Amino acid sequence: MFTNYNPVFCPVFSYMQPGFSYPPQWRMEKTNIAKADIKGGPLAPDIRGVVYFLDAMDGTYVFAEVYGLPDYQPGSDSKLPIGPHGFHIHEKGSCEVGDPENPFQSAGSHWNPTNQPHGNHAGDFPVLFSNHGKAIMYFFTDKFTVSDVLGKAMIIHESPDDFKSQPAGNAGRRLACGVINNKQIGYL
Ligand SMILES: [Cu+2]
Repeated sequence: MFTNYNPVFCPVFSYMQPGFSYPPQWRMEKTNIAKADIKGGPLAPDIRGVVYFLDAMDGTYVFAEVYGLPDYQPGSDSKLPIGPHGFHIHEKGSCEVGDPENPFQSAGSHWNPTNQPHGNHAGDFPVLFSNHGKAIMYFFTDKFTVSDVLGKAMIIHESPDDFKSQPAGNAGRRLACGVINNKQIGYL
């Protein structure tokens, strides 16, 4: 079905380029795409980014491109490090800021449709590493499809996820938020 897929070309990234069109021999399968536009809240107002989701044959490709992240700061016994940044799907599609000292509580808890411990939530993502503010990440998951995550929220946290502490990995405050929507047809 997707046997001609050429991994040298990230389909999501290609999709993002203005005016890009695949050569006919690569235009293979229509697939669902969704997108979250990420915006920083009061703790990190410079953050901007996008997260794309693409249905694949046996799971979903996730592509994230984020700018304006804070620089890394080491932690101490009393303080969590700043970065790399915990990155999760949260259960409610709301990015209302609310309390500016503890923003984006409106996005609710981690999205956890199969009642797993934290570390194995469907929406537990790899952490984002800031490179002078810029993070780019592309990974695969078989824990959901594009349709499953429509209307949920992407959250970027201030601190790393330890993938152990319950229920949310002790990833600190919520720096940025974006609702997953804009379902449309793309090509894989
Ligand atoms: Cu989170």
